Amino acid sequence: MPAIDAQERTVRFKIVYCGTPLSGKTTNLRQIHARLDPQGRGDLVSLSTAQDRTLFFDFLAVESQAIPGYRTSFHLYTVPGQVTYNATLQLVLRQADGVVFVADSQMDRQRDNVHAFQALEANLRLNGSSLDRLPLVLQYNKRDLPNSAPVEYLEFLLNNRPVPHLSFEADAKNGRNVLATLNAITQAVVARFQEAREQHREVLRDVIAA
Ligand SMILES: Nc1nc2c(ncn2[C@@H]2O[C@H](COP(=O)(O)OP(=O)(O)OP(=O)(O)O)[C@@H](O)[C@H]2O)c(=O)[nH]1
Ligand SMILES: [Mg+2]
Repeated sequence: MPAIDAQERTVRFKIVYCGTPLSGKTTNLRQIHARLDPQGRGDLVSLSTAQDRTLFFDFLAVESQAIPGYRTSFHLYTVPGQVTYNATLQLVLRQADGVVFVADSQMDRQRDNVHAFQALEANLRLNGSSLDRLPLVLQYNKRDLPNSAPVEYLEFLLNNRPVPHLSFEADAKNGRNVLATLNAITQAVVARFQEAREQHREVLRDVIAA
């Protein structure tokens, strides 16, 4: 559930970018930061090692007019892909409203993508959540590289389910489809929130009518 402040009329959603090491999660946030009007976003906060690897997480807040009458902000986090930081993944995933899974399209990274996806599902389970309840958007990144696996293969490996998740081909380094991915996940989390609100209203109506 997002954080709601009825007095201040603000709603805040948490979106987590995860995926295999070096798939391009931090690059996504850098591109979003570079492409949005500074008035509608905060500073990009990154905690990296000297080799530019994400140590704990990156953070960027962006705002939009998604819910009439409320200031809506989306807090974007990345988690480092390295498995040694699994505890971090679990911590950052806590209370997430939506997830972007950034996959590395290179053929030799497919096993790592699958492991990272399994780690995501396992960590969500530990948090009492699951991808049946949480909106997820897949991003097949690094499509510019010549050793990219066919998109159909990525779909087969990562998105083979009765109701597939939305997916985007991207080249985050050049910004391609970075904002399309962001739009898709923010729309999905807002839609999920509106559904829950409607269900709440129906329950309240039933209680009052009883
Ligand atoms: N060719 C190409 N390189 C990319 C693309 N996206 C990211 N990269 C490069 O891949 C490397 C890793 O990118 P990061 O954004 O740091 O990856 P990350 O997923 O945040 O990595 P960790 O936090 O260490 O898990 C960098 O050298 C990026 O410039 C892309 O679409 N195409
Ligand atoms: Mg990173």
